[in-house]
Amino acid sequence: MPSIQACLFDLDGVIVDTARFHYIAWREMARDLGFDLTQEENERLKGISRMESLEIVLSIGGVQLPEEEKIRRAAAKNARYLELCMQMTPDDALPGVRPFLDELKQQGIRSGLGSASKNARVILERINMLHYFDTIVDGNRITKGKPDPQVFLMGASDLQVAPQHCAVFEDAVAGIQSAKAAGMLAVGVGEASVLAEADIVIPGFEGFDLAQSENA
Ligand code: B16
Ligand code: MG
Repeated sequence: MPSIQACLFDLDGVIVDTARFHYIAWREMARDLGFDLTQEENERLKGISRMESLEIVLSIGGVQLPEEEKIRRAAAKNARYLELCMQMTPDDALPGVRPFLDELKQQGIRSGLGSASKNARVILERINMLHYFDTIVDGNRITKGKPDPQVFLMGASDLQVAPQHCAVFEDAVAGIQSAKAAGMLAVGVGEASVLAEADIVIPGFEGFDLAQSENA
């Protein structure tokens, strides 16, 4: 039996690049509040929940808002984000992701989604990929965000696979920490210099072979 029996995928930055839409929507909010948000500052929001992201953006601008206004701003940002997401088509899945998920299915390896996003289902529907996942753990289910291991432990439990037989694919530092804390194989998707805590780092899914990397 192969050592990896389930693969858990982050959404934004692994399956599809929605970070660019988060950036546009947060930046518009920041500008409306009188400051700018750089691309580099936006990096800090990857894998972080909506309300925590709002707090980070407000702290960057040195802006304080009453609680009701924060809730209103977060809702307005989300409406704008979803409007931008509606531009996506099935072609927006990141290169190599679909063939990799097909291959897992053929090998009898189960797949799950582990995302901080409350919009995960709607985005997967939009790119026609909801059917690939045997379970979805998203921002509506979790009570503790990454780097807490909860999101991936819930996925493993849904799939009835022990954590040591799970691999996690993540593009964010907080997500890699979450996977490691869950006792899973952490595969970083992106740059090795950023994802130094991962067990392996791949630039993307094109040409990636799970069995080969397990034996490496
Ligand atoms: P939402 P992931 C995360 O998705 C994003 O990386 C992060 O930037 C975002 O703030 C978070 O989802 C919450 O998203 O506002 O849609 O609930 O990388 O965990 O798939
Ligand atoms: Mg991500």
